[in-house]
Amino acid sequence: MVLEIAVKAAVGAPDILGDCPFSQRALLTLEEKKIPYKSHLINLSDKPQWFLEVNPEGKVPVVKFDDKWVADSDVIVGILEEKYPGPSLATPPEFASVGSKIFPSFVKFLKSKDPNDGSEQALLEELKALDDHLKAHGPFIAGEKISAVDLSLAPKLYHLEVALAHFKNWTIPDKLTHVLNYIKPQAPPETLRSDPSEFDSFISLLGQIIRNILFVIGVYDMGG
Ligand SMILES: N[C@@H](CCC(=O)N[C@@H](CS)C(=O)NCC(=O)O)C(=O)O
Repeated sequence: MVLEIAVKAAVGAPDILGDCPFSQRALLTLEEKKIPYKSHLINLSDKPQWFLEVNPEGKVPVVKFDDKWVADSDVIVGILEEKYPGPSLATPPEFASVGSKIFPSFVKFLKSKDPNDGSEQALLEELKALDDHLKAHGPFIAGEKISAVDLSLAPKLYHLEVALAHFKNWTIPDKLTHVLNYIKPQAPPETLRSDPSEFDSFISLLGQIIRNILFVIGVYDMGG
């Protein structure tokens, strides 16, 4: 059976996967579990009527399970783990919150207009904590095997890397080698296929995500 999933389309490009880390997390989970799916790209500035009917809150991602559309990536990932237990992506509880403060710290720093408000330092501390964790336990957060927490965190780290370079000319410090290695794409972008539903690996979908974020930033550049 092919699952249906609604995810964000890129801003200004309705045929390209957009920069929503929650949608990307759900797609990465489907990919890692090799669950066949059909994706609907939703233009969030012009939501289709059918989407609002099945999900009045209007947020992506949503996945159709047994004729019922279910929202929220936490809930979706939980149901996927239950219904498709193999391969297991369950994260051991002691690792489940690793990196969880990075995204809010990134958003604060990105929005900050005061270089002395401590937001850069707070983000650096969170990234350093992740680096220490990966050094002790890596290459993935829970060790040798990829798990749900990686699929949640990795798209957020890509957003951070691309958006801070673009908007603040800021890069992750070279000394955080374990973080840099963790987000390094393993395949050159030109080898990637364009339809996310055809992807068969975590890394290639992440590569697609970077391209999409760059695309979105390109749209911002044009004044969009
Ligand atoms: N907690 C939700 C958050 C989902 C979310 O905020 N999605 C954003 C896009 S990344 C959205 O659909 N926003 C609605 C809108 O922009 O109209 C989840 O984990 O799925």
